[in-house]
Amino acid sequence: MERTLVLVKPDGVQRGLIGEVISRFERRGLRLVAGKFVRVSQSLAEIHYAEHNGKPFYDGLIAYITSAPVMAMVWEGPNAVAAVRQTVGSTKPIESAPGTIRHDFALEVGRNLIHASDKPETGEREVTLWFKVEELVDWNRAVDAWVFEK
Ligand code: IDP
Ligand code: MG
Repeated sequence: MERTLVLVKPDGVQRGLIGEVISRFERRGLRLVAGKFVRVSQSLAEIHYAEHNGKPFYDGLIAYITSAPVMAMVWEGPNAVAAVRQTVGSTKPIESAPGTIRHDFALEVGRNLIHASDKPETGEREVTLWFKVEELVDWNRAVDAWVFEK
């Protein structure tokens, strides 16, 4: 089953939107695998956002993600990466489709509430970066057969 990393970023935590975000993924049918509430270290932030090093917004991005605690989670399901990115919406909230989280709760790209892995390979790498193997919970829900076709 495909897995993806989701972070409710500091603005989402401060604004009391952890429950809203979890609720949307639960309703979508995705299955929670892991979760922890953490203050992001400078080194973790730099590894997580290494692809953006050198870009004009990089320093602000590192300052943003380390400014206050985040809620880190792993969600799984068929095409979990694409499904989560769809529910999250486009990077720029003003380009996000109505009904997506970034559309419904955000205005600015530098305060866009959520991180979600962008490709299945990224999902695997980011889950490994943020969580130890023993923190990932394998489980089944009674409702799984009504959400997952196989
Ligand atoms: P994503 O979060 O939708 O995958 P990325 O392009 O990977 O978007 O960028 C990572 C994060 O960097 C964004 O979510 C946003 O917080 C921040 N970011 C991206 N572009 C800008 C920008 O132009 N100004 C400020 N922050 C930006
Ligand atoms: Mg990205």
